[in-house]
Amino acid sequence: MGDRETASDTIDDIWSEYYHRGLDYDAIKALLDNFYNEDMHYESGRILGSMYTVPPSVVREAFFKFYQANLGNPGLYPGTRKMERKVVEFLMGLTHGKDNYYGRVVSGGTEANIIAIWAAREMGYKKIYTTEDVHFSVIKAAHLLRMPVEYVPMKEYVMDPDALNETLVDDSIVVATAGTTPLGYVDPIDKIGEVCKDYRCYLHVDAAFGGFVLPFLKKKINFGFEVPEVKSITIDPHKMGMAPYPAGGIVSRENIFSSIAVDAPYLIEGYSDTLLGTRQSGSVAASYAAILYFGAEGYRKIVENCMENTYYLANRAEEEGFEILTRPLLNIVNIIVDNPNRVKLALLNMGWAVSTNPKYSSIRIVVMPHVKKGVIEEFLKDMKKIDTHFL
Ligand code: 0PR
Repeated sequence: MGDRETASDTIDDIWSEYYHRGLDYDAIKALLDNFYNEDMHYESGRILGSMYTVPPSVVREAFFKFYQANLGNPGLYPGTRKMERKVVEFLMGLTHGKDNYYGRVVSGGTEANIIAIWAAREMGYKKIYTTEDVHFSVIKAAHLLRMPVEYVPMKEYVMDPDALNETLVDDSIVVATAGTTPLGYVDPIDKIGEVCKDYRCYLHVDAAFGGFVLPFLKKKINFGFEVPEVKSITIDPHKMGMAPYPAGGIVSRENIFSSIAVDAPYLIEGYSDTLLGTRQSGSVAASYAAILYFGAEGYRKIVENCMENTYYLANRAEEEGFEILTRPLLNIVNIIVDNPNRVKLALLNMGWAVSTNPKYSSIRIVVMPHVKKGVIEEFLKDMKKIDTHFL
C-alpha cells in the first residue's frame, strides 16, 4: 500500500503542477511510458484469461490510419463503410448467412447482444430465455430494457432443449451461446431451433467467441443461419478474429437495425441504427485488414494451433496432478481449485492473469495464440508452487 501511495502522490503532484500550463512532449512520453509499464500486455504471453491477442502489424497500422473514422456518421466515411460491408460479408460466410442479410461492426459483443435484444423487443418479443452461463451483456440488456429473464436448466454444461420446451411461451427471445464465456461450450442450437419452431420466438445466438472458431474445427457443429430459426448472431472480430477492439459483430437474417433506428437529422444520413453514437471505426479497417491478412485458411491454422495447445495444456495439467473440469471443446481450459479467487490473486502476484469461474470452482485459461507451449510449461511450474487446495 505504501508504494502505491507514493506513486499516486507523484502522479497527483505532476498533475497539479502541469495541468494548467501544460507539459512538453518528452516529459509526457516519459510519463506515458511509466503508466504503460504498469499495465499488462499480451506480448508477455502472461495474460491467460482474456479472449484477445496481439494483432499483426498490418492490422495495427490499419487501426491507426483510420483512427478518425466514425461510422456513427457514415456519410463522411464511405471508404470505411465499404470495408465494414466486406467484414460483414465475411461474418456472413462464417455463419452461413446470405448476401441479402444484414450486419454491422459494433463496439463489441456486449453492444451486439444489446442491439439484438433491443431490436427483438421492438418487434414485440417480451421475455428472455437463456442459461446461467450466458454472458453478462445479456443480463445488462434485460436490465436496460426492463425485460424478465428465465434461466433454462442446463444438462452437461449447456442448455437443455427439453427443459426449454417445457417452459417456453410465445413472444419470447431465446439467447443460445456458441462458445460460452466460462467453458467454451456450445448450446445445442439445432435442437433449440426445433423447440423454437413451435412458438413465436426470436432465437439469437451469441457466438462472440465461438464464431471465429467453430467454422474451423474438424467436427462440424451448427450454430449459424443454417438453423432456420436463428434470427441474429453475435460474432466478434476482436476476439478470435485477431482484430483490435472495439470490433464486435452483429449479423441478422432480416433488417433488425431498422427497428431500433432513430432520427438523427444532423447526421449526413439522417438516422442512427446502432446503440452507440460516435463509433471508433479504426477497428473496422483493422478487421478488414485482419481478414485479408489471415484469410479463412489462416484462421483455420490459428484455430488448429490453439486447439493443439488447448489439449496440451489440459493433458499437461493433469500430468502435474491438477483436475480439469471438462474436456475442452473450444480453446478454453478450466482447472478446478478450492478457492478460485485466491488462486487468481496468487497467480497475479507471480505475473499471471487468469480469470475465474466461481460457479465451477475453477480458474479459466483462454488458449489464445500467445499462449504457447513454453508459456504453458512456465505457467504450470508456477501453479505447482501455489497450494491450490489450502489457500
Ligand atoms: N459474449 C460472450 C460469449 C463473451 O464471452 C463476451 C466477452 C461477450 C459476449 C461480450 O463481449 P465484449 O467484451 O466484446 O463486449 N467475454 C470476455 C470474457 O469475459 C470478455 C473479456 C475480454 C474479459 C478480455 C476479460 C478480458 O481481459 O472472457
